[in-house]
Amino acid sequence: MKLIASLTSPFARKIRILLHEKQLPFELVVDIPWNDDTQVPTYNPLGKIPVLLTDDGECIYDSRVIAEYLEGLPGASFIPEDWRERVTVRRLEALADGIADAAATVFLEHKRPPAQVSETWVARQRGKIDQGLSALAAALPEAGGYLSGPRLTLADMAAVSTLGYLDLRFPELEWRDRYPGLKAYQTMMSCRSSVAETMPPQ
Ligand SMILES: N[C@@H](CCC(=O)N[C@@H](CS)C(=O)NCC(=O)O)C(=O)O
Repeated sequence: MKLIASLTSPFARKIRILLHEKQLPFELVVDIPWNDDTQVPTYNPLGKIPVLLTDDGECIYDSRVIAEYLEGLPGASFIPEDWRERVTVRRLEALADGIADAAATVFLEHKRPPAQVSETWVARQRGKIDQGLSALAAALPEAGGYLSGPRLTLADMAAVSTLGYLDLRFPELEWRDRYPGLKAYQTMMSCRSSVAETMPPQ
């Protein structure tokens, strides 16, 4: 099994954490979809990472579908079987992914020539980041612990990847000051080797 990914993508990191937690061996193929020599469109017509190449030759994208596929492979389970619990986990995953999407949009917008940057668009995306972080913080149990119940789930993998991406791209956000619960949560999650070993390069 091969995972095509960049080392900074929060969506790819979520999958790398999941592969690590499930103890599934895989080869990491680093490919930056913005580079001229990228091979990503050969595997995903949308040109986005992550892409999983299975041993039987299937190309699977996007990260939520890859997670679904991996859940079906042997190893521990990180998506609850119970329908209601599963919906909660997947909603929290969507929330964390949505924050990362908005953050990536702001990051890319600022790569445009300054005169072309739409501050209205940036403000809209920043609003999603702020509202999203507030909702994520509110979802944390008061006593601390994982996002959804007593066990680590895919929602935690998405959340910790998104928080890491904010630290990488927007250190000035200082979300820890506003959300001490999220700060404690990220510290707790960072003790896991799956999280520590997938930190994006600075
Ligand atoms: N919904 C997708 C999002 C993937 C995504 O946006 N990946 C970014 C990297 S963080 C990408 O490949 N962007 C390249 C592009 O948009 O052309 C997923 O969860 O896999």
